[in-house]
Amino acid sequence: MSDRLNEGKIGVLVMSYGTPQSLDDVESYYTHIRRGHPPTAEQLEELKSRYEAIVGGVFPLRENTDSQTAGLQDKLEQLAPGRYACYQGLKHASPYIEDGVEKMAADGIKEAVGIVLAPHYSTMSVGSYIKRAQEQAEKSGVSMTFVHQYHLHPKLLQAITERVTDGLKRLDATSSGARPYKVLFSAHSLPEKIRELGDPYEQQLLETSAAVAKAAGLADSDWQFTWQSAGRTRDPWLGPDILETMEQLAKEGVQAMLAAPVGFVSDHLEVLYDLDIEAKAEAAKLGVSFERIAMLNRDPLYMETLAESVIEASPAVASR
Ligand code: FEC
Repeated sequence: MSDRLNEGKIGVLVMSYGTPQSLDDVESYYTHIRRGHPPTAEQLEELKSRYEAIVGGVFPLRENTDSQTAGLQDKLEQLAPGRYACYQGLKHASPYIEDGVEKMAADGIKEAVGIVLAPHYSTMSVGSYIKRAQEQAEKSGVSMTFVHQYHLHPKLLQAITERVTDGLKRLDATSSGARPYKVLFSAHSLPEKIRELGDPYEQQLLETSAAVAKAAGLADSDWQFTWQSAGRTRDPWLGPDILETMEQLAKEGVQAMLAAPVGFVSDHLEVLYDLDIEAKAEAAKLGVSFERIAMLNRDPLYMETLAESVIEASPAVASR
């Protein structure tokens, strides 16, 4: 029996992708991502080997999601003392999105806001988190509103711009100022069919990239957007992939590249493996310099972006 400890507060469902608890857990995690279809032995080994390669099989996304949720709670407490209570809801790991909503209801929460730790909206990403939360909220008797995107929030743009500026300094140092260089903004690819559905994902990613490029003072010829981490399915995925882009740019004479994965907010597999191991190895093969911007993780400006977006979408504010 719950003690309804958060009665009267607005719940905040902080949603993130989720990661396995341990290497033994990778199979059930992968099966969940594949909507209940277990991976083949070969697919499983391949994924485990990627987790093993990122600092010996640790799962940094777990710690980062915990830290971001705690950081958001602290920021909300500063801005609106006693008003909000944060809960986690993960897409592919426990506590699942549905568990987070049930916990809020058990704690006496009647109204809640959902926000995803990913700034850009796609029906296949943020939209699917929201759908699951909304379905459970209806069953649990919680009234929910949602933040759909925050890809142009000025504090988010400022935090990413600072990282690009810092990354370019590092790139200059490691490449001895080699020119021409290119900033490669990137995000998780999705199946090409999202284009036919009029999905805003691609447009929003371009908007974030262009705004950061402008704020960082980049010339148009010094940056471009490219995709990464496409799934291993038969469907065509949005491209070109960052590895192809790097190869093409090297052919054109680009000497130094800075990866800026603006579609992600944490250190996790798709950054620590796909960029820090795979793309870095490609750069070495091509003979070009390569650096990556630091991820946001618990950056204070990112915490403010989340807190302000939650307050803006809160029931009392949203219905004004
Ligand atoms: O560190 C970790 O343990 C987890 C890293 C991780 C993040 C992440 C974010 C996104 N994904 C998105 C879309 C898809 C689609 C599929 C898909 C598959 C995988 C697999 C792994 C994986 N994703 Fe992921 N994703 C992360 C990890 N993702 C592992 C399975 C093996 C593989 O394909 O590499 C294809 C399956 C499907 O049809 O559902 C699509 C998108 C994001 C960014 C937004 C978000 O965070 O939700 C979009 C982090």
